[in-house]
Order: sequence, then C-alpha cells, then structure tokens
Amino acid sequence: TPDPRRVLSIQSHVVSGYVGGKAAVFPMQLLGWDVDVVNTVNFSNHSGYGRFGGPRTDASDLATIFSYLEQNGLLQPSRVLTGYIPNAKSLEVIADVIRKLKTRHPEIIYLLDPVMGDAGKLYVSPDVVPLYRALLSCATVITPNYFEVEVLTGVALTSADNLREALDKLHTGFGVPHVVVSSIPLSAALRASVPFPPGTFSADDDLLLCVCSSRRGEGKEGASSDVYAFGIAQIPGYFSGVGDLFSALVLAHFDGDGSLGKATGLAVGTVHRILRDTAAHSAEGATESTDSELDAADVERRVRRMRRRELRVIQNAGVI
Ligand code: PXL
Repeated sequence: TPDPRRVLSIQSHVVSGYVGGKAAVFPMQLLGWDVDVVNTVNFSNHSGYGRFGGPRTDASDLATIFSYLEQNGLLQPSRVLTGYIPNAKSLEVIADVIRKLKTRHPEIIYLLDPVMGDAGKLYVSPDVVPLYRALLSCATVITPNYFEVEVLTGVALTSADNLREALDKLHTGFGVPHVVVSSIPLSAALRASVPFPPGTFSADDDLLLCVCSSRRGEGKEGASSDVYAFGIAQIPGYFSGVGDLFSALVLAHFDGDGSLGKATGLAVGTVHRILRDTAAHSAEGATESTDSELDAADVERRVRRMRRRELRVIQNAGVI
C-alpha cells in the first residue's frame, strides 16, 4: 500500500548547482516528505553554463532500477513527480511504471511537469511530445509553462479566451483534473484583461501570470472550473531550476481536490522570495568581479555569471 508521506521524484541530477532534483528534493524533504530519487541524467552542472556533460540514464538502466525497487517492495509512493526526461525511450519506461502504479492505486497523486521547452523553443526531442500527451490522463496535476501549454494543446496563448480554450482542452480533452500554468509573460492586452486590484503593480513592472485551474464536475451549463490567477513582478535575469523548484513546492503543498489555489499561492510566494534573494546575491557578486571579467573569455564570464545565479535553496530553508 502507498506510503502516505513518500514521493517518487524522477528528474535530472547535477553535481554542482540547483536544478532538477537538486532544486526539488531538499524543499520536499523540509516539508516533511520522504523522497525516493531517480536520476534521469547525471550531469556536471546545468546546460546554461555552455560546458556541461555526464551520463544520461538509459532506458534499460531505468528499467533495471524500477525492477529491483519493485522486487524489494520499495515502489510504494503515494505521490509521483516527474521533471526533465531527456528522450522518448526513457519516457516510455517511466510512463509504464506510472501507469502500473496508477492502475494499482488510482488515488496516487501524480504531478507531471511536461518539461519540453520555453519561450518558443523545444529543448527535448520532438518525439517526447506525443508520449507526454498520452500520459496526461494519468496526471493529477500538470505544471506546464505557457509554451508547453501551446505545444500540448496546439492553442496559441494570445488572449484570455485562448487561455480558457487551452485549459478546457487539458481538462476535458486530455482528462487532467488540475492544471497550473506556471508562467505567462503578460502582454499589454492580456494585462488589461486581468482584474488586478488598483495599485498592485507599478506601470513599469514586467508581469508574469501564474494561473491554476481545477475542473469541477459537469453542471447544468456544462463543465466548469475553479481558476486563480497570480500576478508576479518579473525579476530580471536568467535563472535555472525555477520551474523544478516550483513544481516540487506545488506537489508538497497540494492537499487534494480544492487545495490547488492554496498550494499554488504558497509555491509562487516561496519561489518569488528565493528568486529575489538569488537576484540580490548575484548582483553583489557582479560588482565584486567586474574587473577580472573585463579581460576574461566569453565562456568564462558566462560560467561565473551562471554560478552566481544558482538558486539559493539551502540559504532559504527557513522561507521554505
Ligand atoms: O529545468 C532546469 C534544468 C534541469 N536539468 C538540467 C538542466 C536544466 C536547465 O538548464 O540543464 C540538466
């Protein structure tokens, strides 16, 4: 029987820095979860450094790991989290395990983060897309960014009506009960269609919208859903692992039907505080090392910049 406080987390590992499992596992542990960790890759550092490498766990190694867990009775999570999975073969093995677990115990809560790309670019091989679409019906919660919503549904998110259409496809067409669109850059048009209270943001804040939607049963007027929108002042700069941290926090705080708004609000708040701290810290580092940076090669400058922008997960244990 599923262990009520155990999460099976399947995503990337990096030796140095905080993306994938390194951004997700410690926060979940702090929040009281036992976390079983399967590494889909074992890289030196995240790809933003330019130089990175290490082995990917191939499909047969994944199958071996799951097989021994199963034989020893160690595959008993009440929750499953999946993140970055590098190719279709690995995703097939992982999808089989999740289907088996969900068939045995339909009450398992599965958070699927369909990590495929961002800002108009796919960064996984295109053959994972149909596999993720097919797996959506097993998911309890999904946490796509706006681009991943577009890839999954084929709907371009350019207005509040498009967003409704895409959410409806995910709920009704693909059968996902809970959807969190982790970030949508707010165009002026979209911004005007969101009823933020006056004075919430200053005019020159770039805003991101986080929208969560839980399907309610069929009513007289067809299906409906509970939707919450969170406006977030965007923190300038390029940070990695933010989505991985966010998904882990949503799963850790999720408490079944009716709790998605609260879980999302807690995750948004925590991520924002950690990012603000990380941004402040990386700005300090930038001032200190400006001189030596001037004569350094581009790649070395990039490495130092990326290193300063690693999420300050450990330093923010109290915030989590
Ligand atoms: O989601 C961030 C991430 C996760 N895992 C690996 C990465 C990155 C971002 O660059 O390189 C291996």
